Amino acid sequence: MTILSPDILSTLEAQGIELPSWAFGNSGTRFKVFATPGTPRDPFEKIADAAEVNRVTALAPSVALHIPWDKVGSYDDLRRHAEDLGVRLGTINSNTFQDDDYKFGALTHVDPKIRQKAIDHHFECIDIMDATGSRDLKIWLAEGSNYPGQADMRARQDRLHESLATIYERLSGEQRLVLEYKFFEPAFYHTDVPDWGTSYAQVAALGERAMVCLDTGHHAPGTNIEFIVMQLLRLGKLGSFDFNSRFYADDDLIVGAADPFQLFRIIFEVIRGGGLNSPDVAFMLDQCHNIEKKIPGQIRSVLNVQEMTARALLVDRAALAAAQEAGDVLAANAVFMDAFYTDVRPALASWRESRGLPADPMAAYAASGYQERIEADRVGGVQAGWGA
Ligand code: PSV
Ligand code: MN
Ligand code: MN
Repeated sequence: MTILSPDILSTLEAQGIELPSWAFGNSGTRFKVFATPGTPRDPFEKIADAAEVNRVTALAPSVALHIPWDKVGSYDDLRRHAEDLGVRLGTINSNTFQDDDYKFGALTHVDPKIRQKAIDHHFECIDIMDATGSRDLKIWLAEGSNYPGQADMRARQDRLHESLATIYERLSGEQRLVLEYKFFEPAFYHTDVPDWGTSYAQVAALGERAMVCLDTGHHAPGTNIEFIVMQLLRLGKLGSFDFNSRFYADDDLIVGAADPFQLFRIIFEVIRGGGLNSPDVAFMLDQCHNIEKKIPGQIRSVLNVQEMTARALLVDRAALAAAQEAGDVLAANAVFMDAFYTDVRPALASWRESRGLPADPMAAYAASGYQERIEADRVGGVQAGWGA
């Protein structure tokens, strides 16, 4: 007898988590980027690695690209390559954080020529979306200032609105703009999009197809992230997640590694708010694997999300509501904790097997010989993009 009901299993079966192409490249800290044997040499190899994650888990049907890191001659070829391997090209991430011109800002810069350059980069990203069939343009801005008095924060908000509106206008059909926030880094005094409220204010001023992206690593320690999830869902503005985990700042570690309970609480609010498997709310990873193997790192990550989703689906919501209404604090908390403490791993393993998937995807990947093959074949793998 499985502890996972048919309803829960069909919900889990529909789950899809988008992988970031950059998770497969070499990355590191500002101190050192370690080269990892077998690292992809181009976007085609990154997609092939992402497809391996999907092959053993059936959880990762799409791959996000970062431009210019993943620029290729033909996006039609890249799209076909992905489809041949059973995955899709997903979100297109813009990049305005590695160009000298953007030292004092990109979409917020005082100089209209620099702003136009940054807008043109986003237009290029939208052209790529047209070719790849991607729906979402994800914008994270490394803009802000380091010293009080350095910048006119208010004027920068106004310029940001103007630039975003110009980009938004260019989207067509089902395409969306998702604006990611981050409380600090690389700017250390003020950041132009530091929090969900600013992101919300900016996207609300654009229109229906502009949404907020919530990166779980982009909050001050102690922030109640699930509250933000609840609020954005309530406002109909949660467009996507960048999942990862953090102990200190934007650590980009494996999701669920630092605080599985927080992941459980976040996913519970997603379920509560109708966001699970909703086309409106994209689940993505945004992680780096600096010292561990990258493909197994991604496999572990999607399994962690699946596991916490299963546990959050186990919450007896009727019992929870009854306890909440009765003001029974401890009973409500017990209903919640019972689900969190349930070990769903054996049930998930046998369910996977029943669908023709490996019971243990980590072991199946290790036994597949893929890692040995790429380590032998690929020489001189590339950095994910940072410092490149
Ligand atoms: C910024 O810290 C971020 O979370 C954004 O999503 C970027 O696109 C990504 O990391 C990769 O640098
Ligand atoms: Mn992110
Ligand atoms: Mn980040």
